[in-house]
Formats: sequence, structure tokens, C-alpha cells
Amino acid sequence: MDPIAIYFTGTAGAGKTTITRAFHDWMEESGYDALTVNLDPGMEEPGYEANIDIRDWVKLSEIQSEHGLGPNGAQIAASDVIALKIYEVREELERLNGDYVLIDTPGQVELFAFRESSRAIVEALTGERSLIAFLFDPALAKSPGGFVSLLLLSATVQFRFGLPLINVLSKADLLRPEDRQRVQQWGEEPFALYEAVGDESPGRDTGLSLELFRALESIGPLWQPLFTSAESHTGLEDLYATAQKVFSGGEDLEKSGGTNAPD
Ligand SMILES: Nc1nc2c(ncn2[C@@H]2O[C@H](COP(=O)(O)OP(=O)(O)OP(=O)(O)O)[C@@H](O)[C@H]2O)c(=O)[nH]1
Ligand SMILES: [Mg+2]
Repeated sequence: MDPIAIYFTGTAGAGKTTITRAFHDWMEESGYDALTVNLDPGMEEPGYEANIDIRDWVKLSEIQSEHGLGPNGAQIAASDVIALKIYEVREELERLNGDYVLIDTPGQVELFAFRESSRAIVEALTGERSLIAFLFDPALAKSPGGFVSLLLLSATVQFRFGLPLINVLSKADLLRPEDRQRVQQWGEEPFALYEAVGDESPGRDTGLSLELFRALESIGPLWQPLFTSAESHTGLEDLYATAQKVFSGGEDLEKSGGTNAPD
């Protein structure tokens, strides 16, 4: 059976790279067989060793200097080059043969979500058993307007990929308890969020109608983010359980050392 793939995406600095690494560590500690893939050709951190690193095929700095592009232009060019090389990357992934693949994506979400080549990359690399984890940065998610903006962005990403998506509030350890409570309430009661948006900017017409909130509510699982912290490993087990549920209707794969669940 193909592995379950989780693509971590979200706004710049939302914690994609850190959660990819932390979730991998958690999975290994818990006895699951997981691989990591870095799909960000611009990643600068030398200390991060993903099992598969797209920089072995495409380096942002080289594209920048070869074509005289800035960092964003080079990311766009790089994503087209990645699409051309993706079958080689898939072969490598098949060779390593993990039950789970955790994929870190480029910093600016639109570079990943708004490129046609990204859809082709996801389809060719991991196919149908792909899940998108959209990260909510708590710095933005803790304000009502920021939370709504992230919901809309997340809905856009889901619309672009047409894959199952879960919202994940990253760095939850940075939220003060009262903020955490408020954010949790917005996830449970859309009307509380609607009121909070109104209270945040009294006298200013935000143009956000109740109909929009109802539409967001009807999107269902999109609404409520899962709280995680890469720092304390909080919520990682829930993330694992959610991914399992999406693809196996709640059935657990055997831990490494055992045999995989039948197809
Ligand atoms: N306290 C805390 N900090 C975190 C956590 N996760 C990430 N960070 C910090 O948030 C910052 C950004 O994290 P990254 O993992 O680099 O974020 P990213 O989304 O990969 O960033 P780009 O790829 O540059 O867009 C770093 O300083 C991390 O140390 C967390 O769970 N808790
Ligand atoms: Mg990163």
C-alpha cells in the first residue's frame, strides 16, 4: 500500500519545518515508520537532515544566480523544475519505503498552493493518500480577524488541491491560556467568532456577513484547528490519529517491526 503522506503548509514562519521534524521524532519514538521530505528548495538550515531533500535536485540559490531572479521568482521557477524531476524523487521515496511520509513545503503558502505544478507534484509524489496539514500561526490566529483570514486561506488551499485537509494550530505553547480558550471557543461556536470580529473593529464594516460564517461552518472539519506544539509534542498523537482516521477509517497501521495492514 502507498504510504500516508502529510504535507505541512501554512504562512511563512508558521512552523512547518519544526513540526515536520518534531512529528517525525514523535512517530519514531512511538514505533512508527516515517520518512521526511524537504520540498523547500530555499531552505537554509544546514542542521536539518530530511530523508529526501529536494535541494539534491534543485537549489534556490543556483536558480537565483543563473536566471537573475529574486527569492520569490526563483521559488516559482524552482517549482516548475521540481515538477520535471518529481518521478526521480518518487523513485527514491519508493526505495526508502516508509509507512508515513512527512513533507515540509516552501515558506510562502501561495508559492505552494497557487502553482499548477504543485498539484502535479503532490499527485506524482504521493497520489491519493495525501493529506494537507494547514498550520495556523498563533500570532495571527489569536485575533478574530487573523483567525478568519486563516480559515479563508485554508479553505482556498483545500479548494486548490482537492485533498483532505486539517487545520493545525502550531506553537500552541506560545498561546496564553486565555487566548487559547478564546481560539478554542471560536472553533466550536462560529457565532462567537462572528461577534468577536465585530468587537475587534467597532464601527468598521468588515464586510464579513453571517452568510460567510455559515458557509465556513458548513465546510465542517475545516473549522476546528487541532492544537499542537513541536516544543512539547502536545497534540502530535491527535494529529496522527486524525491522519489515520482520514485514510483508514480509524484503523491503525501496525507499528514498525510488524506487518502492514492489508490493502
Ligand atoms: N515555542 C515554539 N516555537 C516554535 C514551534 N514551532 C516552531 N517554532 C519556532 O517558530 C519559528 C519558525 O519555525 P519554522 O519551523 O522555521 O517555520 P517554517 O514555517 O518552516 O518557516 P519558513 O519555512 O521560513 O516559512 C522558529 O523560530 C521556530 O523555533 C513550537 O511548537 N513552539
Ligand atoms: Mg521552513
